[in-house]
Amino acid sequence: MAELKEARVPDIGGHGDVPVIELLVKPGDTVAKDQGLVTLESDKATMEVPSPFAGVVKEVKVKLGDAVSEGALVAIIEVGDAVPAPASTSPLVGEVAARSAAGEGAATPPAPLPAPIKTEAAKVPAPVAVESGAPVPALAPVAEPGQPGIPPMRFEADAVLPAKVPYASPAVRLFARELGVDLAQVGGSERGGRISREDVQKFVKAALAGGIAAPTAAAGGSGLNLIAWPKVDFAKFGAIETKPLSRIQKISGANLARNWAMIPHVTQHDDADITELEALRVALNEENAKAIAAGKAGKLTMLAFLIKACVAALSRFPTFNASLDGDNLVLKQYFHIGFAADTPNGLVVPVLRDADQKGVAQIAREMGELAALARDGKLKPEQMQGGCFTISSLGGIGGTAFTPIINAPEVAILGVSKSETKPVWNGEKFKPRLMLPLSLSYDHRVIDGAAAARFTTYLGQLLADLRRAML
Ligand code: CAO
Repeated sequence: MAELKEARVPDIGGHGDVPVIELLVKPGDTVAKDQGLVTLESDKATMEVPSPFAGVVKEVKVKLGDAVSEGALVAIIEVGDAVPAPASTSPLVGEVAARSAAGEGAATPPAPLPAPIKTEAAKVPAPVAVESGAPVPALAPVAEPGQPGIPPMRFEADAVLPAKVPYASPAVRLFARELGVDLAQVGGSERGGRISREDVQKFVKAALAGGIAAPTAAAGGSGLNLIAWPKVDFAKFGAIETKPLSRIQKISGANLARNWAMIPHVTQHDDADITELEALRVALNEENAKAIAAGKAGKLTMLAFLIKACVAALSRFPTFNASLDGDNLVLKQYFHIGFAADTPNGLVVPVLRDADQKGVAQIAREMGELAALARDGKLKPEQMQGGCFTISSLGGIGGTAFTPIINAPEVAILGVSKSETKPVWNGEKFKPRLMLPLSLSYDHRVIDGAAAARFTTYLGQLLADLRRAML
């Protein structure tokens, strides 16, 4: 007799309002007892909420970005005799389930192999507990009812299973995959050798600093073979203060390091004449001064005009609105533009969606809202996802040019520095013009130098006369 039961957040070590960062199941999925339902990520750790029962997921009661605490309802699970055994578990979840079945790691003896179940679902072997170096007994073949004649087949588990199944949550596996990290090489610092997100970050840092032996070219690898990062006792030379990096700094640091190391960056510099555009912007803001002061209208910002101009340039040069996927280039037909925002906790990149369908005033207003959320640390994951192209503006601060790092999997990023009035030769005489420095970093695997020069030239023409965007 089937029964509906509630799966709730268990004791999560006193953490409260922990964001849901990953949904591991959906309605209709069959789950094993202790299989992860969702992943939560607190400031310090990533953890899964396990299903307390085996059964079928009827409803998932949380969504990405929800903040939950102990006791919160996560899912409704149908349990009962009629519930089939899990038939198709993704390899990701399967590996984790295998480790969960083995308890909390190496200190726990391997669980006995589950007895084969004679159902259709039983054709898929149940998760096998694997310990590093432990011999794995061969699985008995599953006898089909009415098919006694199948000869026993030897199953070489060692041949198909890795010697060590890395012990990590799906979120950490996903994170490692995004960084191209082989989890088998990462040591786990958590209980039972479980690998945390921080372990992966440390591994990447050490690899980039040459602290981890990268696979050599002779061994078929292509890792960075750098000398070790200098280890210095700074206190020997004077007073110091040690401050831990914020969570955002740790995450963005790992991403920046990967992107800088793995993408062949070239930066194309150019100056755009924004004399007319700035005059228009100032005039429009003056016209609307009362409404802006009363909070009824938003100030038009240079960045909002830049986003509009970039969308027009991306439409004309589609390879800039693309991502590499193996041997394919994915060309996007939408225009979601990220912009780097400086916050007290570090750099974040909110994404303004469908910029092609919005006017400059709406873009300016939405950017203001997103930047405020970013500063308050209240951006939702989906407000930072799906970007096609990023703009990093340091124009309000200063500087003449810089080399922005591409925000993978995007293929280009536009850096903007402080505009300055410069003497510009018009063929007859020097005229004072307001010039905006542009620094376009691009992925040279996707974009050639000539295309980049065309892109910045066109962008400059658009900024000099935005009427061109209508052509
Ligand atoms: N040249 C000269 N002045 C500029 C300018 C430019 N390119 N861009 C903006 N300004 C001026 C504006 O005119 C405004 O001045 P007033 O207050 O006198 O009108 C001031 O700078 C602030 O500009 P703004 O309100 O338009 O803000 P913004 O659009 O420049 O920036 C945001 C918004 C969120 C991008 C910004 O707050 C920010 O975080 N910038 C830093 C981004 C960053 O860190 N990038 C580096 C990433 S890599 O580490």
